[in-house]
Amino acid sequence: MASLKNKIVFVTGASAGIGQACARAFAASGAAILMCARRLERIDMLAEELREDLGVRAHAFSLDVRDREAVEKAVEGLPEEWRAVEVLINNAGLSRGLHKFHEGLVSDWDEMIDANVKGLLYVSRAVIPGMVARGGGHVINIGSIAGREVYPMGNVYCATKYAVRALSKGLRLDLSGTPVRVSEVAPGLVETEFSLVRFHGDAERAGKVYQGYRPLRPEDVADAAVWCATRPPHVSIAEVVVMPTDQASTTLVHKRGT
Ligand code: NDP
Ligand code: 8X3
Repeated sequence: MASLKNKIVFVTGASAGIGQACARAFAASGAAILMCARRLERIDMLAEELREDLGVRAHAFSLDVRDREAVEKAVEGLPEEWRAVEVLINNAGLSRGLHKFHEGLVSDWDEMIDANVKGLLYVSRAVIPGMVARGGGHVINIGSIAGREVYPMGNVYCATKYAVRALSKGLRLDLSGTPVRVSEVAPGLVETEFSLVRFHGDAERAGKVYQGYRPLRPEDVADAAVWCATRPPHVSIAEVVVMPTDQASTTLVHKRGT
């Protein structure tokens, strides 16, 4: 098992859900955690928690991954001791709305494409050249089963996750001959703030998504990401699909008593 001790792990979207769980799980393996999100207060608190409880280095900064210039400036302006990113976890992302294609909100589409696809591209473009130059690194993209199977009214969200899968494959091809590894971790239903965001803050509707069965916890996904990152250097985990036992496909979830 490869050690993560003192390795710099950069997690995008660490203020909630899977990103927050990744920050905690990688820190528990001794990694130094570099993290961003728009809600700085949350990640500042998380950084403090990781430093105090786990004794690791942690650095948080505010970033909207949709802002190309801000991404470039933030990565270029990282303090010297945070520049050698070993593992990049492209996690920041969201869904907005669940509408028929022809009734969808264009503003929702823009937000998803800008964060899930363009944001991932901007961060990757800024960070990966350093990995290649240093001769090592690992990119872990958080995809989804929605990137393998389209579900009704998932249209644009699913398209962004299909894009994450294609970009993960494309990146692996283009990094061939370098020691930099690329993994895609593709979860099924995970109980996070995801549905609250999708339904624009409607907590009752969001809660129903996770009722009547046992969804994944964000920690289950973080566990898969840590597993990918701790394989020996000659082992590249291309894709991991993680589903709740109660979920067989994007549309088949075994619910009890609902
Ligand atoms: P959460 O809503 O709990 O967390 C999303 C995170 O992404 C937050 O930290 C949020 O931070 C950040 N984020 C969103 N937009 C931006 C942005 N423009 N710039 C920077 N950070 C941003 O959802 P999840 O943890 O569930 O989602 C994380 C990833 O996992 C997403 O890519 C999602 O598509 C994927 N996923 C989720 C599944 C699920 O069922 N929950 C299943 C499969 C994949 P902030 O708002 O502070 O900027
Ligand atoms: C999130 C999982 O099925 O809600 O990517 O789209 S799903």
